[in-house]
Amino acid sequence: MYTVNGTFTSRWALATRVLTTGVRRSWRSECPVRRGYSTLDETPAKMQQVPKASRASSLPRKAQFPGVTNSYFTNQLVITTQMDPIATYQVMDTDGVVQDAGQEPAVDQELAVRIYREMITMNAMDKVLYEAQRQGRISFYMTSYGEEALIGSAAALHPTDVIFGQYREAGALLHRGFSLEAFMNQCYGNALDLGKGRQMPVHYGTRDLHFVTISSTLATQIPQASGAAYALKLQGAASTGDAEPKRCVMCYFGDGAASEGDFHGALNMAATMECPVIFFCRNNGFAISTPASEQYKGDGVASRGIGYGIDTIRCDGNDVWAVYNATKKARELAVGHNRPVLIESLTYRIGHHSTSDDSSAYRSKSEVEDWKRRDNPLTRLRKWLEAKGWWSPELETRAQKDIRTNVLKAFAAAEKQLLPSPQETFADVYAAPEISPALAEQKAEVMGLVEKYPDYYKIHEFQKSGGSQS
Ligand SMILES: Cc1ncc(C[n+]2csc(CCOP(=O)(O)OP(=O)(O)O)c2C)c(N)n1
Ligand SMILES: [Mg+2]
Repeated sequence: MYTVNGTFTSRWALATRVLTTGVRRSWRSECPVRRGYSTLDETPAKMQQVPKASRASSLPRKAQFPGVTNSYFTNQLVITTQMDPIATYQVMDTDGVVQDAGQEPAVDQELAVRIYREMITMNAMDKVLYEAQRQGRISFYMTSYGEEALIGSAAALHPTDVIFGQYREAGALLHRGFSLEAFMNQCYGNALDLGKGRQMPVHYGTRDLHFVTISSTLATQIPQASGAAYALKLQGAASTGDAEPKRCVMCYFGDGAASEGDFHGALNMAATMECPVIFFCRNNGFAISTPASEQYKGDGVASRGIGYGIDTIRCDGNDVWAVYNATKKARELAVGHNRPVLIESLTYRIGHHSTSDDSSAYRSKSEVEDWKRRDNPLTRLRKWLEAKGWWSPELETRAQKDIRTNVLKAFAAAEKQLLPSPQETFADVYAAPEISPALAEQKAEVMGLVEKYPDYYKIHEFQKSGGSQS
């Protein structure tokens, strides 16, 4: 905090590895003059040491307005320009060495190896599908290179927690059990695709795995997630006992999506309605070609959580165990106390934004190469596993080979499938089995054209009939 003539008067922020939380607001409100206290934890004790008489005379008067209830009057004209940056929680360094043994998560070999294999699978799938788009075999694709540690967040959730994604969270879906075949079928939009070929590639969704279908329109999932979490809270309140596990909502989005108005409405709703939702912002430094430095002036996205009175954690998004621990803690707060939590996971987008982008137009290739070499989420986890004796160069070679074979097999199978019948375009619009007269008219027109020009529409590539609604 600075006075108008620039004199430093006081600064306050949280120490490292401490959840940045509204819980501490209660004593903050008792302590308007914070000079000399390095962390919030030690302050209440110091406050008690102040003699009663001097406290009474030195304490400013509370400003009693309904809009803000924790403020005190001051006779100094103060402009608050800056707080210390929120610290970034890390468990492993870039060599996979745990810095504080107390922070190492209690994950067993099976889970740790599973997460690592899923990271390799993500890379293998990205490579094959990216190339497939380049060869014109699918229309579009987005890779997750550099952001593989996000899988740690999915591993910290309960399998029935509801996930709202943006598009670069295929790792979370893979961890939930979405098969390679299901990924490939969606990207091909073939007759086996759960979405019946009506979405762009990478717009996955599956009711069985509680993963809400991706929407291209940026940030729409964030208020939807607050609403879904509110619904879960109401259902939880009405539930009859322990038979149903308590659930929360996980909402993934990027730093660019956090610039949309929807982000702000969603956070405010979740805070005021006390919704059990985790807002997980993948801050990968770019919104397509716009670097974070041109996107906002504040302390990243995390500082906005505090502004909304939301518990906030910033973590190293390339450290799978920091991501895992942060999400586990957030889930405890969400499920146990109906508290929304914002996690800002700092990472770097190694790939182009999508197959429609060439990032060499706005960042140097050496910058990307540097990140790949210096801070790779897979290398960090691999080194950690090797140090435990849970992984070896031999296992690495075999896993790389087997996983690539499985990815190629699923890819070949998806490519062989027919496309869904054009009739499917008109199905599932309404819950009722019949479609509306207007839609029936459009369907008749389209099917008439398809039958009239079968070569133009390559009708041999489509299933003959279909349509769960007629
Ligand atoms: C409402 C809206 N505006 C713009 C776009 C175009 N668009 C698609 S992705 C994107 C950038 C998003 O960046 P970020 O949220 O950081 O996610 P990232 O791609 O980095 O994972 C933009 C601007 C869109 N899809 N929807
Ligand atoms: Mg981004």
